[in-house]
Amino acid sequence: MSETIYQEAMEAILKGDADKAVDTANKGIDTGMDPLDLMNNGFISGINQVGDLFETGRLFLPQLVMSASAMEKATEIINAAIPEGKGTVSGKVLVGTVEGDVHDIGKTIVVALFKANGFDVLDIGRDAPIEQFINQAEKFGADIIGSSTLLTTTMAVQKQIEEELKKAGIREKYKTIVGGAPVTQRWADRIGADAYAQDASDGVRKVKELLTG
Ligand code: B12
Repeated sequence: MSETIYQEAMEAILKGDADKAVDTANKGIDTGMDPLDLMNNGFISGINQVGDLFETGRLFLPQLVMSASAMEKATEIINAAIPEGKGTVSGKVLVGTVEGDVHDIGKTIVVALFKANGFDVLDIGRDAPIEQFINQAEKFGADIIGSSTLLTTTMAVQKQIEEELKKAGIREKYKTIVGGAPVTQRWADRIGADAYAQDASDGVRKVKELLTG
C-alpha cells in the first residue's frame, strides 16, 4: 500500500500534476501514513529526479516550474499534517532562505518539523537579506539562526552571515546551523557554522544538541 502511494507521489511530481499530488498527499494522510515518510520516500524522490533531469537537459524550465508547483501544494498538505508539538528541549530558532535564492520547499519542511518538536520558530521566508537574519534574530531573541540555500552561487551568503554576526560583535550570542542540497558538513566547518543538517530530521537532532550542548 505505502509503496503504491510513494510511487504515485513520485509520478505526480515528475509529471508536474498538482491535482494528483494533492490527491496523493491527502490519500496518504487519510490512510494514516506518516507525513514525513510520504514526503521523503514519495514527493522528495520525485523532485530530486526532476532536478536531475533538469540538470542533464532532459527537462526544461517550464516543466521544472510545474513540478515545483505540484511539490509546493503537496508540501502544504504534508506540513499541515505535522502537528505542532511540545518537545523535550525548548528554544527559539530563526530560519530563512538566503538572499538571491527563492527555493523554500525544504525550508518549509524544516520549519514544520521544528514546530512539531516544540521549538519556537520564526520563518523569515525566502530571498531574505542578511540584515533580516541578524535584525530579526535580535528582535526575536533567537538562540539559533538557521539558513538554507539551494544554489551554489548563494552558498557564500551563509558565510557572510557568519562574518556580519562577528562584525556586529554578536556571533557568540547565537548558534548557527546551515542546510540545503549543496551544503555539506565540510562547508559548515569552513565557514565556522556551528552545525550542518542534511535533512529536517537531522536538523531537529542538531538543534537539540546545540540547545543542550
Ligand atoms: C524545485 C526547484 C526549483 C523551484 C523552487 C520552488 C520553491 N518554492 O522552492 C523553482 C522552479 C522556482 C526553481 C528555480 C530555479 N532553480 Co531550482 N530546483 C528545484 C529542485 C528541482 C528541487 C529543490 C527542492 O525543493 N528539493 C526538495 C527539498 C525537500 O529538499 P531541500 O531543499 O534540499 O531541503 C532539505 C535539506 O536540504 C534540508 N535543508 C534545506 N534547508 C535547510 C535549512 C536548515 C536550517 C536545515 C537544518 C536543513 C535544511 O532539509 C530539507 C528537508 O529534508 C532542485 C534540484 C534538487 N535536487 O535540489 C533545483 C535546483 C536547486 N535549481 C537549480 C537552478 C539552476 C534553478 C534556477 C537558477 C533555474 C533558472 N534557470 O531559472 C532557478 C533559481 C531561482 C533563484 N534565484 O532562486 C539548480 C541549482 C544548480 C546549482 N548548482 O546551483 C538545481 C540543483 C537543479 C539542477 N540540478 O540543475 N527551482
